[in-house]
Amino acid sequence: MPANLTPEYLKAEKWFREATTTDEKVLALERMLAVMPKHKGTDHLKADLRRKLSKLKEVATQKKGGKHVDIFHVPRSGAGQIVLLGTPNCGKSSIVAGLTNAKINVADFPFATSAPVPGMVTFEDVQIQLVDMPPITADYSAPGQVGTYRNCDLIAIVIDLSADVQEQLDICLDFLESKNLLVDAETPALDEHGNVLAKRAFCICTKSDIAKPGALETLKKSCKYPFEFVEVSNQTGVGLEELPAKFFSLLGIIRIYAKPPGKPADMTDPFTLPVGSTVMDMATAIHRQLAEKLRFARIWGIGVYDGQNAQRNHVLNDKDIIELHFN
Ligand SMILES: Nc1nc2c(ncn2[C@@H]2O[C@H](COP(=O)(O)OP(=O)(O)O)[C@@H](O)[C@H]2O)c(=O)[nH]1
Ligand SMILES: [Mg+2]
Repeated sequence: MPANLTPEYLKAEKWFREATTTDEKVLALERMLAVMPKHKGTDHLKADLRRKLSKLKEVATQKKGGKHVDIFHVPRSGAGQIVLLGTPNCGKSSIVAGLTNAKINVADFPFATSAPVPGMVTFEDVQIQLVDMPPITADYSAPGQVGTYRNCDLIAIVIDLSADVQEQLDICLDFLESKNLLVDAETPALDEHGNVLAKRAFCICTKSDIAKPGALETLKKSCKYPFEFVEVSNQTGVGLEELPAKFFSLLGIIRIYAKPPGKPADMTDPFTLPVGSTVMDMATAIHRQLAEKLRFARIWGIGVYDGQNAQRNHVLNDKDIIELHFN
C-alpha cells in the first residue's frame, strides 16, 4: 500500500468495497482515481485501478438489458421522488404512514423496514412520491441501498429530536458524503460524463412532542450544510400537514396547465416542469416532435396580461395556463 493516501481516498475506497452494483463500483473507482495523491509511489496503484475500471465498464456494457431485479430500484411516479434517510426508529415509517396510503410497518424496533416502500403524497393537484427506507447505522447500510438515493430527486434526512441529534446527523452525512451524494465545497460531484451525482437534501426533525430541550437549535448549529429544517410530530400531527407544500417547493417544480385553442384549460392534471422552464420546454414536454413546429403561445398567469403572446424563451411561473399554437 503506497504511503500518503488521504482520508478522501480511503473514503472512496470504502465506498468501492461496499458497492454492490457495477455502476456504483465504477463511480467509486473514478472517485478513487480523482482524489489519489499524485506522486511516484501511487503509479502502480493508479495503473491497477485503471485496469479494474476498464474491466468493470466492459461488464457494465455487457450487462445492460439483462433481467436483474433490484429491490432498491423504485420506479418513479408523480411529479418528484423524495427518499427518506435516517437511523433506526427516527420516525421515517411514521412520516410515510401519516402522509400516504402506503402499507407501512411502524414499529418500535430497529430494522422494521427492510426494503423501500413508496407512497404518494398529495399537494393540491400534484402527486409526490415519498419513499420509506431501511435505516442506516454508523457501520451498516443494506447492500444496494445507495441506489435508491442515487436515483431520487430529493433526500429527506430524518432526525429524531428526542435522541442524540449530533450522532444521527454525523451518521447520515457520513453516508451521503462517502458516496458522493452531497455536493461539498471542493469537489463538483459529477461523473466523467458530467452527470450530477449529488442530490439536494433537507431535514425532517421528528418527535417534536418529546424533543430534548434545544435539540433543534443544536442540530442547526452543528450542520455545515445550508439545509432547511422542518419540525414535526408524528404523534400529535403538528407540522405534518405543512410537509406536502414543503416537498413541492423543495423539489423545485412548477405546474403548467395546457389549454387547447378555443377550449377551456384542463385544470385537473397539470404538467410539472423544473423551475425556470420556458414555453419551449412546455411544448417539448407535450410533444417532442411537435415542439419544433411551435408558432406562438398565449399565456394566462403571473406577470402577463391575460392571453398575452409569449416567446419561446419566456420563463413560466407556477400555475400558468398556456395555449400553444403549432404550424
Ligand atoms: N412521540 C413520538 N413518537 C414517534 C414519533 N414518530 C415516530 N414515533 C415512534 O417511534 C417509533 C419508531 O417509529 P418508526 O416510524 O417505525 O421509525 P423508523 O424506524 O424510522 O421507520 C415508533 O414507536 C413510533 O410510534 C413522533 O413524532 N413522536
Ligand atoms: Mg421504518
